[in-house]
Amino acid sequence: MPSYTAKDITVLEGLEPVRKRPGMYIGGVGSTGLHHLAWEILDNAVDEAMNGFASAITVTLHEDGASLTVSDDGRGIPVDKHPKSRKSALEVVFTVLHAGGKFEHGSYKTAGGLHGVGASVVCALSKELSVTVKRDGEQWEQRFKQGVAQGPPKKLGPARGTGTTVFFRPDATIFPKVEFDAAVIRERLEVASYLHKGVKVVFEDEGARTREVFQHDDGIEAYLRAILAAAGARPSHESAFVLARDNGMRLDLAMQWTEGTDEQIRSYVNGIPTGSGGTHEHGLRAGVGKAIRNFIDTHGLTPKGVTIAAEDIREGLVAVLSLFVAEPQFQGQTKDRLNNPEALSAVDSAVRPALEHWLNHNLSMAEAIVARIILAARAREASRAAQQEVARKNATSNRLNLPGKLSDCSAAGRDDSELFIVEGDSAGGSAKQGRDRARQAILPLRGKVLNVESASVSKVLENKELSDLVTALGCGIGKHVDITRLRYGRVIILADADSDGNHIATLLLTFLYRHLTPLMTAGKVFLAQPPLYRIDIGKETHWALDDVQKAQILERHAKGRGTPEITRFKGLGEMMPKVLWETTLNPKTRRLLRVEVADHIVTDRVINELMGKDASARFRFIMERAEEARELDV
Ligand code: 28F
Repeated sequence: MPSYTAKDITVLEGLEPVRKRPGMYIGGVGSTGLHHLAWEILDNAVDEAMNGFASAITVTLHEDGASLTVSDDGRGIPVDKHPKSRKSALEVVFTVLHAGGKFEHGSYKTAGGLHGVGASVVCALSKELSVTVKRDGEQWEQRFKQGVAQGPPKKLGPARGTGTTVFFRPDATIFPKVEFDAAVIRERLEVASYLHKGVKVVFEDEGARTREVFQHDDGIEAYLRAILAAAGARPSHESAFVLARDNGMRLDLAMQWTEGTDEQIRSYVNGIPTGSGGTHEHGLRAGVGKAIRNFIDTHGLTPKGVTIAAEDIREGLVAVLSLFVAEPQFQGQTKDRLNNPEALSAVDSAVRPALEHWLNHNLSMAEAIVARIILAARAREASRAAQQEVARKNATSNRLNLPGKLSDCSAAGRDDSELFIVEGDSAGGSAKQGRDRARQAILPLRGKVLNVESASVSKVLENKELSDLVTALGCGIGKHVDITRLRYGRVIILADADSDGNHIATLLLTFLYRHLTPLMTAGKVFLAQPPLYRIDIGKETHWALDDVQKAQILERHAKGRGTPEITRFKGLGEMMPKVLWETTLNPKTRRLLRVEVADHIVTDRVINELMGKDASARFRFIMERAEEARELDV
């Protein structure tokens, strides 16, 4: 154990810079920076415990919540004079930056604190700080204000025992809010008691009038048990794998595979939580992975037809990893990721052989662990297959490649969702505004849709409007149509009530019938019935789909009630969104025509004659049926 005397201190520089730029030394002056002051003093006490000289540490949060006392029963900071600076070692520790034995190489036995900047930073940033040392049968005290000693150490008289006690009140001119958080302090003390087995850590909260003692003779094993209990995790094997190594760095590891909780590594470096992981955790994962794979290979436990992935090995693994290194490099925004490259190989080469040895000498537990890992692999492969199936089904419909002009609805993919294919951008605009965004999607199509009667699938898909429609529908096209992938419960054609609108609707129906036949036969295709006329009679408003209905409404309601006001809509785009909603979109008030395919042969011929290239056939068809069509309108 290196034994220090005052001469070991390297005197570096004054404390002025610390007060000028505190953020450089403690990261910031918010609550985190404030608590770093506490961690620094605490870690000096923990250092004494780690070096085996202290066995109890007490932290008292005073009534005002703005000052703390930390004490240990270690050797007590020396008070003998420092040969060069004529000051006591005690004063140097609290007034010289980077003082203290921490910077001596080879001694990793340091809690590191805020990366070992020493107690002098705390002193500089405290309105008042007083240190009491018990040593050589006597008690000494020295007081400081903002880093300046208020006199030499004063002998207070005889004292039993040894140790160091530090009281400090952070400077409110530096910290906007001087308020310690009892829960944060408590948590840190509890962790310290787990990481340093056997050390008695006491937390006195004067404000809450509580006193808690943390002491764990089996250290991080107890910590692991506490984590498992809190997570409600069931161990997959009876006892944890525990490792303690002390060669050039100190490594403590306790880990257990479990059911019912995700992989969780709680890691610490020099007592500082490394929530963002780092090279030590990479070393742990590497060591565990290799040891498990070697064991599986050696014992011929490789499962048939399933490959084990790293994630399968880690699934359910809960570990506490505590590492002490001489010169930790922390990275990241909150300085909670370890960067030391040597930590990876150091942890890996410590864990791998030890775990392999443990597995081979605890075969029943090893087999339970391997069984659990194989189960994880099978479950992963099964769920991956299922995911692929779902992904394939929705491949064309994943949101990434939906057409830009589709205004989708949140219920897409559910039966109660609807896609309105709307003719024209202005109508599309009104529909977008008037619709129920949860369940109604709008796809505006510009101008005349391609007449696909004689077009091949590839030609159809060259047409932007139609390929956008295919993408929006999401169920493929032609012989690949898979109606289970249809992204909407209903497909509704919304075209103007005039002849142009009818033409568009016919072209769309031709396309749907020719290239998405299952949609038609499944009764998924509808025609919206927007009104052609608004008829105001007195206070009443009526809507007419066409001239016939207009005549009927006037016949029935206008008699002797003044002159009705009739508005004819030039197009959907001219309709106020609210009117469009009430008359055409709202499922409660609208009228939809479901497109049924009564007979494929007839339909096929009709479409061909109507939409095909043969104009004479079309002419003949229309003339023959004009009479019939008129009857339909009745
Ligand atoms: C409440 C906070 O700071 N405890 C400490 C010691 C003990 C020694 C020490 C500290 C050697 C000369 C630089 C004692 N005897 N608790 C604490 N306990 N620092 S801090 O030495 C510091 C160096 O000054 C100590 C023999 N060697 C070391």
